[in-house]
Amino acid sequence: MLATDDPKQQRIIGDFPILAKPTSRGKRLVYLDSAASSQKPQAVIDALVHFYTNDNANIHRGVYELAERATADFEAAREKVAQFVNADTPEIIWTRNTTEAINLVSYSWGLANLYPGAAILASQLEHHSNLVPWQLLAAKTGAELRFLEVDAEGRFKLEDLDRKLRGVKLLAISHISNSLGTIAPLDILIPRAHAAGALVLVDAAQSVPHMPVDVKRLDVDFLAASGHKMCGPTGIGFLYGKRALLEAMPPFLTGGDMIREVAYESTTFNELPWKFEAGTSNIADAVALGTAVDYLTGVGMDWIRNHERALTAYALERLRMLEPRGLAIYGPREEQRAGVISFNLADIHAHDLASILDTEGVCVRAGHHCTMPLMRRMGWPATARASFYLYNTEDDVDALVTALEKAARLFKVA
Ligand code: 7TS
Repeated sequence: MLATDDPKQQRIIGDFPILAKPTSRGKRLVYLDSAASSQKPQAVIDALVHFYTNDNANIHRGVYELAERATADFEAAREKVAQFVNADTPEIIWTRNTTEAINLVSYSWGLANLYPGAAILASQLEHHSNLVPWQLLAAKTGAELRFLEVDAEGRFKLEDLDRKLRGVKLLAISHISNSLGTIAPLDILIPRAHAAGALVLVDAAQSVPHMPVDVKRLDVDFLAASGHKMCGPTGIGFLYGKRALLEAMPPFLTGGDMIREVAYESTTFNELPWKFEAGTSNIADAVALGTAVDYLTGVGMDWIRNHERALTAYALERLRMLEPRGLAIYGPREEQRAGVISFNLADIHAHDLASILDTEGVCVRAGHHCTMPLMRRMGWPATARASFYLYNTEDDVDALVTALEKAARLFKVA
């Protein structure tokens, strides 16, 4: 299933034109940074060009055919995203990315619902996007911000969950850690949070692109994701919210399109989802995200999850062979983790390591991965990180291992 000569795998690789372009040093591009942003299939690139070539106009206002077509494309994309995560269509709000979706909840729901004595619970694994908004909200409202702890492998410690949940109004948790690949035990966390009277926001930036996610099955209250990590364009993402919650929330940004009736003195707001979409939206990118969702659905989210699970197991097995040469591998050891592997090689700085890998065409991220508190908690100045997606193969893992062996030789660490 994993071999590069598998016909389905071959087709997938062929769908991503950038993967056929050698690096400036003539190396095959080995793209292992999809946790930062995924590559785009030709269908998504074509959708952007098609929209601007054939359907471009502003939406929700023109009465002419072209504007009606643009509006229909835009709203059809919303419906595709809704079906993808099993939401009702008006429960999907377009945002620029995960970060903006979380900020929307923080400003709109948070300012209206938090107060001194209330608490927000996050985890020690959070990306800054699911941390800084809650710090600011806590400072503004007088609420307390608490953290669920993780062990040295980045696994959740659940023993004191009920104590941590006391007084909590919102559990804000990432489904998959972008630094360690830990998959949060949402099946445990969400019911327990609800039983304690808290709402749950899931930062799904690293899960929606990589596994089937069903908001109704999870019974999550809010969920945020980014298009650019799921084969879509940059500049478009979405917030899912349960309809009753979104209806009760005040608007976040205000201006055109989000209104029903405006007088000089006052305004009534549009219905969902447009109440939260002030100003001209990122129309073409939303449409192309719809195409990305079609593409992912065509490949199959179960196929993608299984592919990444097998590839991660293969990568861990191969990387462990480098442990005697000074490779430290971080994150949960068990198979129940996502396709993200952080590591360091002896005392080579992660940035130097990533630069050497780059000379071999291997793209990995190095640094704190926007999880500075987690790095401090673990005692690592930085890590290098390889992350996988549907177009990666065992050949890519082998290229990573070969490049790491070269780095070990260059730095004479083994
Ligand atoms: N939450 C998680 C878990 C993430 O991994 C990221 C981005 C974000 C939120 C923010 O997404 P954005 O689209 O709003 O920027 N993570 C990464 C990463 O790991 N490397 O670069 C971006």
